Amino acid sequence: MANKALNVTAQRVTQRLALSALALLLTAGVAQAQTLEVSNAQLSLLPGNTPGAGYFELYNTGDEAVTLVGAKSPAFDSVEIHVSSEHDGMAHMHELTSIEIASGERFEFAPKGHHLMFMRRVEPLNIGDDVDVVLEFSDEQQLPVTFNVVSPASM
Ligand SMILES: [Cu+2]
Repeated sequence: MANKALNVTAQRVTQRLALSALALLLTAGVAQAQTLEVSNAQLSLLPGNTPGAGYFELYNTGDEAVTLVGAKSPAFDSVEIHVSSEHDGMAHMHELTSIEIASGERFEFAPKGHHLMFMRRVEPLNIGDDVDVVLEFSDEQQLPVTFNVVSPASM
């Protein structure tokens, strides 16, 4: 009997510890998210099933650098980080695996520069729609951002 009571107590303590750990995790997540601000998130969409380009400003208000390592969206098969460049009058772009944004830096994703490349639409999209995107960082932070679908002519 004494043994059983002990077991129950141990179980309660374990549960309480698990809850405290969860509370800590949630608090940490919120504190981190507040150090990043995204503004002017726009997804430029060409007609047909061509990739879309994502433009936005990412402001790191925190004390530490953050590293963007990817993005995902339920509306697309995959999302890549790209940078555009020009050689001999020809426009090129290539994929980056990460971008580091320093403390206090406002990093701009803009036409002819860095952008997110949204590959293979999995659902129809129209100008004016909102698209859910999650930005992923090297510290496991996930930042949800809503992109507004715009016409390339408006950029
Ligand atoms: Cu691209």
